[in-house]
Amino acid sequence: PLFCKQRLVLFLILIISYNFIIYLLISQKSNYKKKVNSSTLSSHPLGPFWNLRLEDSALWNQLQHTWDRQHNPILRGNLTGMQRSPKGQPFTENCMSQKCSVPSVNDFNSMPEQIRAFIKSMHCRKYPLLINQPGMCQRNNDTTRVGSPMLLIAIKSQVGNFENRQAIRETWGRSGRVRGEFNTKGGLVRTVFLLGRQDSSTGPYPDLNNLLELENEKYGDILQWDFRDTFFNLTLKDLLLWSWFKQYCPTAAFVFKGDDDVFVRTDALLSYLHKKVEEHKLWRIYTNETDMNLFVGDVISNAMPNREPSMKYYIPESFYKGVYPPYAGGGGVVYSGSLALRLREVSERVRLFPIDDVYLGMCLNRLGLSPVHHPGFLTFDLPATDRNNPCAYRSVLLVHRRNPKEMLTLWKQLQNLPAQC
Ligand SMILES: *[C@@H]1O[C@H](CO)[C@@H](O)[C@H](O)[C@H]1NC(C)=O
Ligand SMILES: *[C@@H]1O[C@H](CO)[C@@H](O)[C@H](O)[C@H]1NC(C)=O
Ligand SMILES: *[C@@H]1O[C@H](CO)[C@@H](O)[C@H](O)[C@H]1NC(C)=O
Ligand SMILES: *[C@@H]1O[C@H](CO)[C@@H](O)[C@H](O)[C@H]1NC(C)=O
Ligand SMILES: CC(=O)N[C@H]1CO[C@H](CO)[C@@H](O)[C@@H]1O
Repeated sequence: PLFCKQRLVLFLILIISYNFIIYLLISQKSNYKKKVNSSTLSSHPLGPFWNLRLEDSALWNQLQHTWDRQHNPILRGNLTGMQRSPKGQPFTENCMSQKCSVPSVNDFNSMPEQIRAFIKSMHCRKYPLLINQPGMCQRNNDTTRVGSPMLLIAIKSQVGNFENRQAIRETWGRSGRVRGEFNTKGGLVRTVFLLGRQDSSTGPYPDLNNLLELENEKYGDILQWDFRDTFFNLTLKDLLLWSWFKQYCPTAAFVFKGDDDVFVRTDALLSYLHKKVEEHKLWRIYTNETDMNLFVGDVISNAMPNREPSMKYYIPESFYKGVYPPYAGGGGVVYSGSLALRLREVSERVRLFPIDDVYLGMCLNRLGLSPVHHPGFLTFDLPATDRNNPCAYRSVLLVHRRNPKEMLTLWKQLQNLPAQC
């Protein structure tokens, strides 16, 4: 009978622990649901983007697979932090001083020039700054109060686009205190322009370096790195911006990153961001989450790589296989400063991809996040009949594309928006 009793106790213990496990599973699940419902935290995409199976006929997939294995906590046995590869793998090496191995790929010679150039340099991520603004986020010669920026506006530009930059400075990208929509609470805005190097290797260009220097003396808002400013090198601007952000501007609450041919209603954007901050504060009471994971734009889901060799966005199958993760395309995105820091970290585990929007989607995906769609980001512009009607811009945050003259006109028109609409 004693033996029998012991068995009974054992049996009971088993039942109890079984129930406990079930309870754990369920509570985990409902936790997850709560997160999905938060408007600042987006749900994880349904389709698998990180393919665990190796696509060994595509170069990017192959290279990523190696990194995934190196960082796999089960294979490597540690979850803490972002470790460097034990073998000193060139994660972020500076290729200006070291020679990089160029990965081999079968049909390399039949690929278009730009993808070949990309493959040759895709190990390089660190390029020296030629023009820096170390004090950008500490400056407070404003008459108003001191503080870190509410919004850092970072605009991808090219050396020759003086007119675009000036139009942005004079309109929606003005640095300083900016009011919110309809004179509501605004915030401190800082604007920087992200440039690479334009020289004979990018095509025949007149030497504009002296002009650029003068421009920078006058406005002090240029960041220039020492790499060729080409379409497939645009991803570098995101990576280098994140590093710069970490070093010089880590307390900025939000980052807007966009092109120099978009128009942003900065006041409306600030109001929108204030709303998000309030929501996050409420959310924090329940979750104790301090970091705000906001990433907003015009979201494209289930996009496939372009396989048409004559197109600007062409990606050969021997380079990348699979669908793209959800990403925010076209013109500009906004994300929180804390997310910028996390993106910088996770990017060390994601191989460079030639299309910058897609690369951001890949990094977000790696963090278990997806971009949030906002209908105010108009990649494809308003209907032609509405473009000259200021009231049509009421719910717009960003519109693509506007040349410098159009920016100035639109800016003027939108000044007295509330009275008219
Ligand atoms: C994981 O790494 C941390 C710091 O790098 C170390 O202290 C810890 O012991 C490691 N844990 C395991 C299980 O290896
Ligand atoms: C801020 O003001 C100080 C003196 O008041 C001046 O030396 C400095 O150059 C100014 N900085 C900027 C960025 O204008
Ligand atoms: C990117 O810049 C680097 C450094 O200037 C250059 O070697 C490489 O060819 C560029 N890549 C593309 C795709 O233009
Ligand atoms: C909330 O977060 C703080 C700081 O991260 C931590 O010390 C504290 O234990 C957390 N409280 C709860 C209830 O999770
Ligand atoms: C913050 C948020 O988006 N909350 C939503 C959660 O889901 C319920 C019902 O699906 C909505 O009513 C809330 O607005």
